[in-house]
Amino acid sequence: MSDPESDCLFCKLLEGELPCSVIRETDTTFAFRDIHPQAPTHVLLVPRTHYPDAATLAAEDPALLVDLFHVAADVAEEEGVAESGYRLLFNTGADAGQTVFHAHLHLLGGQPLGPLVG
Ligand code: DGP
Repeated sequence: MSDPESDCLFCKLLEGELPCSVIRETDTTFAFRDIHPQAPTHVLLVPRTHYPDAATLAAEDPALLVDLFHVAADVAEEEGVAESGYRLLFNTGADAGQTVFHAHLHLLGGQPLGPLVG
C-alpha cells in the first residue's frame, strides 16, 4: 500500500535520502534552497512532520506552523533580505500550483518582487 511519507520527496530530502542545499535545521523545521529558484533568494521551509498542505498543518499543529515563520525570519536575516523585504507564501492545492504535497513555506527575496498573480 502506498505510504504518503515514504513516497514524499521532501521527507526524503529532510531524511538525507536525497541531496539538497540545506540552509538551516531545527528540531521542527528544515530549510533548503529551491531547485528552481524564482528569485535570487528562494528557500523552502518544511516541517519535519509530514502534513500534505498548509491548511492541514494549521489545523493539526498550529505551533509547528508558527515555528516555520520564526525560522523563516531567521533565514531572511542570514540571507540578507530581512531589511529590503521578502515574500512568504504557501501554495495550497492544484489551482495554486502546489506540486509537492508536503507543506512548505516559500521564502523569496533579493530583488523587487512582482505582483502575486501575474
Ligand atoms: P510548490 O509549487 O509550491 O509545490 O513548490 C514546490 C517547489 O519545490 C518548487 O518551487 C520546486 C521545488 N522542488 C521540487 N523538487 C525539488 C527537489 O528535488 N529539490 C529542491 N531543492 N527543490 C525542489
